[in-house]
Amino acid sequence: MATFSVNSERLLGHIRELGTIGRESDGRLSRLALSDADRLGRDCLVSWIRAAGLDVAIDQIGNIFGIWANDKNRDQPPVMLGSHIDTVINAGIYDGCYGVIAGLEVIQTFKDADVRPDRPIVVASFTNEEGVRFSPDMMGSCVYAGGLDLQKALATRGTDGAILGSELNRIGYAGNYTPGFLHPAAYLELHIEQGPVLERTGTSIGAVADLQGISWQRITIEGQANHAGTTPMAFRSDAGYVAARIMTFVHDRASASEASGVATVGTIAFEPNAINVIPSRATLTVDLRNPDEKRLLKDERSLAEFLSRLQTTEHVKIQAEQLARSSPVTFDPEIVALIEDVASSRGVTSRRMTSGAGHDAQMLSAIAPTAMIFVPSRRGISHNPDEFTSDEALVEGANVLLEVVRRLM
Ligand code: HGY
Ligand code: MN
Ligand code: MN
Ligand code: MN
Repeated sequence: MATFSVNSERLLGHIRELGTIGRESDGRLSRLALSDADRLGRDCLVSWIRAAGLDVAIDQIGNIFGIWANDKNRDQPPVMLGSHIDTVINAGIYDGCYGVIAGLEVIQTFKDADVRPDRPIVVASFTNEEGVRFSPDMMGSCVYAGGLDLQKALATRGTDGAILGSELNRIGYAGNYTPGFLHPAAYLELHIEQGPVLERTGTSIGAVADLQGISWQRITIEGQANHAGTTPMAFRSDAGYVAARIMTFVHDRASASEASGVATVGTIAFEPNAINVIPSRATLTVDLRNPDEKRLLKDERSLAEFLSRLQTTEHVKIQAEQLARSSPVTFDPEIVALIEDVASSRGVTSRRMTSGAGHDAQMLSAIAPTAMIFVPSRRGISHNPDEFTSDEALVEGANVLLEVVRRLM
C-alpha cells in the first residue's frame, strides 16, 4: 500500500504566511471575524484553494469550502476537514489556521499523487469561530449544521455595533452556495491543544473524545453614579463593586476542589469610568465551561441565584443576557479509535482527551461522525502571541490526519 506524507515545506510555509496577514501597526495579530484583516486572510486562503485546483464555494454565512470531487464520486457525502481562520485579539498563528491549512495540504497531497477517492474531500473554513466580535462563537459552523437560524445570525450586532450581514457584504463574502453535502460522511478537525496536557505527559497526539459545554453571558449592573468622597459606604449603589463580587464569585466557585468546571470574566467596563465617581453601570462577560452538562446547569443556576441576592443587598439592578450556550459533545468513538490506531502505526504516542476549548467540531458532531486530533501547545499557551507548536509536531499531526482520511475516504 502506498504511503503518503504531506509536503511539510508547503504546510509550514502556508501557516507562516497566513500568520503575517492581519497584523496591526503594533505587530499584534487580530483577524476578527468579517474585519478587513479577516477579508485579507480569506482572500489568501481562497487563492491557495484555487491554486490547488479545487472548486471554491462560499455559503450565505460566509463559510468557505474547497471541494475536491470528480464526476464519479460527486454525489457521495464527502469527508470534510475544517476549522477557522478568524482569530482573537493579539492572537497566535496556529489556532484554527493550522486545521484549515492542513486540511488543504492533505487534499493537495492526494491530488498530487493522483489518488482517486470514492468520495469528495472538502476543506472548510468556518465563519466567526472565535465569537470575539459577534456572539455566539462557532457561528458559521452552527448555521451550517442547522443549529442557528441564518437570518438571526446575519442580524447579529457586533461589539462595535456593526451588523454581521452588512459586514459579510462589505468584505465580499456573502455567498449564495447551498452546500449540497449537508451531511458529510465524516468531519475531522486538526487543532493545537491550547492546553498543557500533551506537553506535560510527553504525548504527541491527542485523540479528542469529547468537548466541554460552554455558557457565555453578558451581565449589566445598573447602580447610581455618586460622589466618591461624600457618599457614605452604606448609601452607595456601586455597580463597580458588584461587578468585582461577581468576578470573585465565579472564580472562587470554579476553583473550589469539587468543581470540574472553569470560569472566566474576560471583559469588564465601568461607566462613567472616572476616578472620583462611583460607577453607575458595569458590564462584564462570564465564560462558564464544564464537561458535565448537569454541573454546567448547576453553575449557571448558582450564578443566577447569586445575582438576585446581590440586587437586594447592593441596591442595584442586574440583567444577564445569554450570548452563547453549547452542551458537552461526545465525538465518534470509531474515528477516535482510528486516530489512536493511526498514531500507533506511525510509532507516535497518543492519549484520549477532552477539549477545554470550543471548536467547530462541536457543531459538526450534530450532523456527521466527528472527531478531533490535537498536537501539543508549548506551555499550554493559546489565545496569546506566544502560542507555539513545533514544526515536527505540526507535520506529524498533518500526517496523522492524512492517514485517517485515507482510511475513511
Ligand atoms: O472560546 C473558545 O473556546 C473558542 O476558541 N472559540
Ligand atoms: Mn480554534
Ligand atoms: Mn480560539
Ligand atoms: Mn476554538
